[in-house]
Amino acid sequence: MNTQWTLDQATPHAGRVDALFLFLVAISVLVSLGVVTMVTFFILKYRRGKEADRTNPVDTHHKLELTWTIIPLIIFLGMFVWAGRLYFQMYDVPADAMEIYVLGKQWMWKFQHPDTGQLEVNDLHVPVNRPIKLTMTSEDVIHSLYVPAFRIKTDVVPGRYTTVWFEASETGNYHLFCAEYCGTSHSGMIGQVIVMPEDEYLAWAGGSPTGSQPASAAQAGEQLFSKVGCIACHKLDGTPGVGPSLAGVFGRPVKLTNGETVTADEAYLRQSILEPATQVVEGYQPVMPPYQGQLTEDQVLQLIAYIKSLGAEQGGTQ
Ligand code: HEC
Ligand SMILES: [Cu+2]
Repeated sequence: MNTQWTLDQATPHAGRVDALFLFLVAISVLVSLGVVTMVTFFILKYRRGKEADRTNPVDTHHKLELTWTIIPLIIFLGMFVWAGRLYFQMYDVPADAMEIYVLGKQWMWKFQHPDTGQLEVNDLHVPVNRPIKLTMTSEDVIHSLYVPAFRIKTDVVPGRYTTVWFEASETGNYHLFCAEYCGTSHSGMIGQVIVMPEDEYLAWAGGSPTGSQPASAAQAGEQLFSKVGCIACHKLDGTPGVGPSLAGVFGRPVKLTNGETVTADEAYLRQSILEPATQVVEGYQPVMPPYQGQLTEDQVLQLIAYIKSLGAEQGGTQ
């Protein structure tokens, strides 16, 4: 629990980061103490006027040297493995994580809950004890999403999706910061993560007092898909048109004309929409117009949510 001399720990991950951090501090203190002790000892032993043996004969102790090489080596490699495992835990998103889209811009955080369509600014509501995956991008400069109580901090970069995940284990409100200097009002680019019990979260996500459900990101994407004319080239029934059918494409390997095979993840879809010529699907002509500059990052995320939902339809879940 929260001891006063550390930050709030609101995820299991936070405890692990703190354990590693304290271990690093302890090792640093021990090593520094060792060095300072030796320095002091030799200063005293060989200070001017002191009668000490200064002939400096060569004296080798292989065992001693091996010991002070091998023991620290094991400790330092152990720290490397420990930290490496934590890093991978932090970046390997659990498959069942609930997804939330994050848009950073000068100077606010926009959050979109793709399933329910809720949009919020600077506040992020999440259910407790559920893994949450953040898919993040920026509309302008580099930002960095930082939630100290969760011990997560990840850059939010224009032109690219970055992801991070967390699972809050305590309800409550936690500070959210931008941790990358991003201009005049950088320090005002703050917000809060509101961790709620699952049922309260569902009530919050589903409920607007008028009873009108906000459109989900996929629904908004579906409308865009016809409005901006994707539908002219991409059929939805699985048969190819001018372009490949997008049903079920998400998560699948795609063969490109340059011989490469890539997995159709969010980053691939984004790139395919904004700059299709950079990744042309095998068997098709590079005739798709680039949408770079025509669509906002919000809209691209909505289109992606829609394309992902097509995969779900094929799987027969809806
Ligand atoms: C003029 C026809 C045309 C239009 C309009 C068009 N596309 Fe395409 N699209 C293609 C063709 C052809 C390909 C395959 C060649 C390539 O990868 O560039 C393709 C490829 C794609 C891919 C990669 C598919 C895969 O199987 O890997 C995605 C995703 C995509 N389009 C999405 C969209 C979206 C979203 C829109 C609307 C914003 C859109 N397209 C508008 C013709 C079009
Ligand atoms: Cu920022």
